[in-house]
Amino acid sequence: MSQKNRKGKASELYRQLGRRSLGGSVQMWDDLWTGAHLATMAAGGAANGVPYGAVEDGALAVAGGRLAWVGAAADLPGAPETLARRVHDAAGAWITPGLVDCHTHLVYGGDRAREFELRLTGASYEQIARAGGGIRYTVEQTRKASEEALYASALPRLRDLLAEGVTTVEIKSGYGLTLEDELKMLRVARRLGAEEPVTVKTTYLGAHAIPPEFDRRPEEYIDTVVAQMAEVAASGLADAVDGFCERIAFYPEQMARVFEAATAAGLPVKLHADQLSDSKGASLVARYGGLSADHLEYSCEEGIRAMALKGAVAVLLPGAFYFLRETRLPPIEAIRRHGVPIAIATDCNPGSSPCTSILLMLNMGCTLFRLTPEEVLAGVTRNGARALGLEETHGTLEPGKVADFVIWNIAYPAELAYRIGHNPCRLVVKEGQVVKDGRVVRGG
Ligand code: DI6
Ligand code: FE
Repeated sequence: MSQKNRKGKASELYRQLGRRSLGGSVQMWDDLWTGAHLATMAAGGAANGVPYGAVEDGALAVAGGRLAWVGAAADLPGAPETLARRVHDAAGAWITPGLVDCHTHLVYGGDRAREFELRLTGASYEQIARAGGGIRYTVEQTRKASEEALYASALPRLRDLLAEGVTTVEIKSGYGLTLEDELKMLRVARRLGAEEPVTVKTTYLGAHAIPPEFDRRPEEYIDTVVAQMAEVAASGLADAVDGFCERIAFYPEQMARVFEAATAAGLPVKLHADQLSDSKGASLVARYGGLSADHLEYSCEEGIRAMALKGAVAVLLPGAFYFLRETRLPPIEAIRRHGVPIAIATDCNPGSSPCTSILLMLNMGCTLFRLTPEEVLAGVTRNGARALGLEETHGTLEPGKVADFVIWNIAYPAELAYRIGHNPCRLVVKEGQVVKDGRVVRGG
């Protein structure tokens, strides 16, 4: 943001909020954070030559759980105490938007440590899946688990993410594979969102794997998924629909049937696309106007071009790439050249990415995929929000957006991607409220 734009923006907002409270006893804002540098991650920041959309010596105000003012402290329309009921000094820290983990399978039963051992003695992920292990093993464990047990096992994983500044997370079903067990998983995901200081977006992943009772009858299983779509939508438990389009899961024609049903039920779609082979998943997502295509290691340029035309987000998952010791890189240059927004996520799941560190994903996005620290930070803020259809309300520090932000003990934003195994998160603010050790400690 140029100095001029910043001033323009500030005074415009100031007008909107009205002068009336100034000088009186009623302050117009609940909280004002000063003494901070802001990585606003607002679109156009980098384009205008300001990396990270940064505002040094900035200030940020919260009113009613929303960001009410964002700008240079020097442009504040008055003395801080006259403007807000509470004034906080961030003492030179950096503030970013709350982080968004836009692709996780956080809710599941059991773990797959044995499979990890097997893979290290030579079996491949595909071989294990074809032999009935892999996802099917987790399905067995998840079906057996009570809702309470699933909640109890997912909670510490979620808290790991929250401790690193995640304020929005997507959680998929996909290990139940019966209507009842899928809804059980989605209810657990919703409950996590209701009880923890985090926004949860849920995704129905019925087309994740062929369940054992449909062995060698994938079409019939897809018939079931399609037939159940209306009920899933009516339950209100799913915000989107996902699938695994891969030679060890479902063909594009089968996924297209699921997407037709989802679209008819009013649910947006996304896809595990081209992770192990070029299954034309990227093009399929584009054809259905999907939110995102995820993984993309084997996507061809045509698929990327189609995504660009439809505004789909490329969700890159360096944890799965690393853990499966994949060597084929996603087509990063094509993704950049076509201007497809890049998001980064943990893909937290027991089989291919048992990872609950979003900061590690930032590092791996840079080291493994050669993304820049700014690209990966945009990937877990602005573009992560977009991948969940939340771009109007989340993902950047801009007036009007939900007041989700993180205060970091860092001297420069690139540090978030640079360090390995270090968490510089000082404080999280969720919807204007300060969160400490996973709990809201003060109302905004
Ligand atoms: N791709 C993934 O990365 C996860 N699901 C999928 O379709 C892995 C799921 C698992 O192995 O349990
Ligand atoms: Fe996944």
